[in-house]
This record gives sequence, C-alpha cells and structure tokens, in this order.
Amino acid sequence: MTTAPTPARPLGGVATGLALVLVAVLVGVAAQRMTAGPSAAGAATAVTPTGHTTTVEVVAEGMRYHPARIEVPPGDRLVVEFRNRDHRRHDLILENGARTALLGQGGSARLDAGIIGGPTEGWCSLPGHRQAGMALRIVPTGSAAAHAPTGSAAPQPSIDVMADPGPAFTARDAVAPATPPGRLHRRELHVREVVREVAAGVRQRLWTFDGTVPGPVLRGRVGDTFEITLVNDGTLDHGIDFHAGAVAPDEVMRPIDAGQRLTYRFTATRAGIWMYHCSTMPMLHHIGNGMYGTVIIDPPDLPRVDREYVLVQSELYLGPDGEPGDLAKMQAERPDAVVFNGYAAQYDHRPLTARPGERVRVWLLDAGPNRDTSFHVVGAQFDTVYREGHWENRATDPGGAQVLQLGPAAGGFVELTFPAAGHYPFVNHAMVDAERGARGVFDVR
Ligand SMILES: [Cu+2]
Repeated sequence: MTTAPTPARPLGGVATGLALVLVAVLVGVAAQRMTAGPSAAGAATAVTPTGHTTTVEVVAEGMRYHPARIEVPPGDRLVVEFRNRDHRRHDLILENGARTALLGQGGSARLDAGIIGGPTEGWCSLPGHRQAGMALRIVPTGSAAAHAPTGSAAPQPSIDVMADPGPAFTARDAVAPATPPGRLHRRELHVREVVREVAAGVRQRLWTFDGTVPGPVLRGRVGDTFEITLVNDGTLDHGIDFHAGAVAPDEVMRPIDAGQRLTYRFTATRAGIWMYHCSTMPMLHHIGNGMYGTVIIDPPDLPRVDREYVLVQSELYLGPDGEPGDLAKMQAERPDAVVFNGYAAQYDHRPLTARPGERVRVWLLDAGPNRDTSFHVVGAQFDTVYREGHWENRATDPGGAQVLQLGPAAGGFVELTFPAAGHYPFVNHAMVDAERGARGVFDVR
C-alpha cells in the first residue's frame, strides 16, 4: 500500500470549507458503488501512470461544484467522492466519458475519473446547469491548463420569419377565454417537456405548462381564489410563481422533481394581466424555454367589447434542432426571434380578424425573459389603455395612445376600433424585434 502525495495548495481556492482532500489510499482496494469509469486514460495527453490514486470530495451546492478546480499529480488516478447537497438533482460527467448517476439531495456517488494526463472538464448534464455555472476543471499539477471550456458543436438552426409554415399549421388561438362564473378556480397544470415547432421548420424541446407555449390563460375576478395543482410530468425539476397573488414564496414556489405535485393557492386581490412562470433556477432558462403564461383578473368596471385577444410577447433563443433553448444566448441577450404567443410571426401567416367599427380589446403581457415591448397597430389608434393596474386612457378622454409599452413581466390592454376594412399590421415597434418575428396582422372586413 502506497500513499499519494497530497497537493500542497488548497483546492481551487474556494473558501467554502467544503473542499476536503482525502489522502489517497489504494491499490487493490475495491471501490464500492464505483460508477462507470473512462475506458481510456485521462483526457488526450499520454502520461506515465504513477500507481497512485488521489481522492477528492466534490460537493454540489448552490448550482456550483465545490471545489470547482481540482489539481491532481500527473499520472495519478483520480477518484471523486461526489455528494449532492443541493435541493435540485445533479450529476457530474467528465469529458473523458466518466459519469455519475443523477443524484437527488443528499445523494452520493464515487466516480473513477481514470488516470489524469491533461486538463479535463466536468459538468452537470441537466439542461442549463453547466451554463449556469455547474462546471469544474481537473488539471494536472504544474500544467499551464489554459484550456477553454468545451461548447456544443451541434449545428444551430436559424429562423426565417417570412417562411410559410405550411397548410397544416394552426396558429395559437389568441381569443381571450370568457371570465368563468365561479369564485374558486381549481385546476391542474401539468409540466410537459415537448418538441414543438417555434417557427417554420424549426423545432425545439420546450418546457411547458400543459403542453403549450404560452401556458393556458387563466381568468377570474378580484376576490377570486385560485387553487392550482402543479404536476411535474417532465424529467427536470420545475416550479411555478403566480404574480396574480401575494403569498410567501417558500413553500408554493419550491421546485418539485419529476413525478411530484404541489398545490398553490392564492386569492387575486388586485386586477391586471399577471404573469406566471417557472420558479426553478436558472429561471432565465426555464422562462426562456417556454415556461410562462398569464392570469387575467378583470378590473371591476371592465366593459364588454366585441372581441378580445390575448398576446404574450417572448423571445426565442434557439438551441440545436429538437433541443432546449440556448442559455448562453439568453445570458448574452441575443435572441433568434421575438414572438407573440410562442411562434414567429404566426399571425402574419394566420391573421387575427375583426370587423370595421367593432371595439377590440388586446390584452398584452411581456413574458420576456429580457426584452421590452412597444405594441403598436399600424393604421389604428388606441382610445383606451390600461397598464399595470390602472387606466391610462379612457375612450371618453380626448387623448389617445400609439403604443402600449411594457417591460419584462408587465402587462395591460388596449382597445381600438378599426375605421374601415383593410389589413392592419401589429408590431413591437422596436423595429429589430418586429423584423425578428414580433408582428402579425389584423384582417378587418
Ligand atoms: Cu421549469
């Protein structure tokens, strides 16, 4: 039995106190619970095995690995004692192919990383976790280790908003649901991870509430109670956050694992069009990949109109075809498209309808996750504007409005009448976003 040299420096410089170097023991000691190790030694570089083993404890907590940098004498075998102290599930996979199983909170596994001959990257395989910071680096002691993190090399799809989605395409129904008569609204929302088209010929693995993006439009009146049971039919952890009710977040907004359910109860004490969204970190990824929707709480004096539509603006950050959206693009705020109701320019291809002289109300929510909207209807004026809970214009006022401007998570509605038959485009008047899909048409006849 031999003893490997202990690295002379604190691991990774991470002052968490979690890093613990276990002096390596070894040879002939059969590792229990040893997960699949790499077949080839180390990452790329040939090295003479020392016959020693370095064992390091790595803890996952707060969407980070502690330590995030591990030094190993060149030629040593590395064994990682991996523990998950996070309330989310995580694993650890290495670029040389070694990987642990997916572990829940409190889970642990021993990972045989093989002989370390060169710098080796490790990360969590759950979508978005690596980009959110769950990455670590293993470096041979004394190496320069200037080794850029590896990224996905899969080809990226691109969106042509003018492309015809084809005769089979059905646009998301933008008609607002009627306000139901009851004062208690009980329903289940099922989280589903589904592959869907987001623009002509472009498919993504979206994370959804009830299989649609946006999620279902819920509606009620001031004073109504909503009792929503969230059921996680997905593979990742997800949660929900309803802006429409004031509640302590701790219990109801907690992430739940696949297969679990939680009941979220709130009373809507104030009117408006409110966002709901997934509450699981990184929220940027979960909202950016489809997990958002609206709850409309009617103002008490809301007049009847001839037609009512709901539009939700959001951004698309494409991942490879059929895979989830790209968190790095979300972090860099580089959207591939900006869309109403989840699909690029869908109401260009399938216009919304109205008749001349009808009063039309358009509810609008900016789901973001990052960009504003400046909603405008070409050829029309808004005589009524309601924004974030108050009336900014009434039809009886002499003034009018040309846009409804909203930041992320803000909402409101506008009302207008079309003066004559025609095709009235609607856009986010931030032109770069109109050109990348935030637009549609009212076909008035
Ligand atoms: Cu989620």
